[in-house]
Amino acid sequence: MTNRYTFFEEMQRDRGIDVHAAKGALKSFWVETPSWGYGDSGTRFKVFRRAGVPRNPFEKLEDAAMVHKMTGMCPTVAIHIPWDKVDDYVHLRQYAESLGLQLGAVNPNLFQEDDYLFGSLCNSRTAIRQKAVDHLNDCIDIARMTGSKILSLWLADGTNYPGQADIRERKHWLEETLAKVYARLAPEMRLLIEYKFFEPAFYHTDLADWGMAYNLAQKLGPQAQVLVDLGHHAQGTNVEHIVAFLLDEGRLGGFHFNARKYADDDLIVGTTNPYELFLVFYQILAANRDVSHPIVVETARHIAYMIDQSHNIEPKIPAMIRSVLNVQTQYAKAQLINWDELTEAQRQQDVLRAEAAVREAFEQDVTPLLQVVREEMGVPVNPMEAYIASGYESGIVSRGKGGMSW
Ligand code: PSV
Ligand code: MN
Repeated sequence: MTNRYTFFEEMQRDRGIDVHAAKGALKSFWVETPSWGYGDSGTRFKVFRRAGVPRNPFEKLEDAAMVHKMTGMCPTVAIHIPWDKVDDYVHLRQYAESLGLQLGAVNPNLFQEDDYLFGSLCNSRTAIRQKAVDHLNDCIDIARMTGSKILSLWLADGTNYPGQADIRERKHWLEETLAKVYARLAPEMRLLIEYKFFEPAFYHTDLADWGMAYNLAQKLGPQAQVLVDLGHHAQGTNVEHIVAFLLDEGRLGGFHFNARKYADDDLIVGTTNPYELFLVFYQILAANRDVSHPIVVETARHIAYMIDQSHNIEPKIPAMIRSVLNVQTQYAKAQLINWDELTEAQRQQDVLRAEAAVREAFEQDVTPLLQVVREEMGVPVNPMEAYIASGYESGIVSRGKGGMSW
């Protein structure tokens, strides 16, 4: 391994890349895993039950702790309320801490109650809008108890048919209700607003794209930012352009990483979209270097990197390990962009040279780099192999079938 690394280091030196800086960046890079990614899930056709799935939020944390132990890069876990409802959130937080974890973003649920048949924050009934506001406020209180700094909102509201509702009126309700919620945020908290162009509604979605989420965030105030879920765009959308735009406006709050082929497929990130993921990091690292715009640098430094996936046919814990490793790999590759070469090619308007400066970083094999970084971090050099060898998977089978869904 040492020889491979020495060769890698020399190769990168020849390309004009300082590998030490890349190592430093990799050691402080972390990704949040979602509690719901450890539960049973499925499609609208069938939820398959797997033996060993967590039976309660505490066991979800145990599985998340195993992912962190294997990778060294997943110290926080996002929770979803009420999926992770417990009597005592301080106890949940302490349990997380005892496992070496912290609780991350609190995700409210405005889509699984009968009352929300025609929407939540955009429902034409005042009482239902108020119910949704109360739930969001409860989530802010939960965040205080869990030490979470992010309230992460995804709105399932929308309509199925033209004329079903007044789209502009719903927009006003959304602005009104969220202003109330925003006012309750603690100063250190952020409200991240997710968008999605369809599903579960099929004609119009009240927060359909980044522009609508951005507009809303701007109206609410500086603690509101946009969350980009990689699965929530129409085919062919240039996600990295959205990332660059939001960074420039100081409104990029975080990511939900996953992969998609046709819709919001929630597949393992980096399986179908590795170059897109790399290009997202290219934009983020470019923003990080833009010292002439402190707000952009500040925004890039505070991005919340989160996984949002449902593992239907694959075992959950190794799937989560695979996911974060895929993210880490693309992040590592983006560290190998030769910025001087790129800037010079852009200055000369040399299209092919500029394109090559970016692509060539993607084409590097970062395995030796990641292995050395892991060794220096004191985590397994091959996290997936280490997990399989750990026996954890056979140990949890005693939990039996019928664990939590999501
Ligand atoms: C919706 O598709 C979403 O991306 C939101 O983030 C939800 O909270 C999450 O998936 C889990 O259903
Ligand atoms: Mn999401």
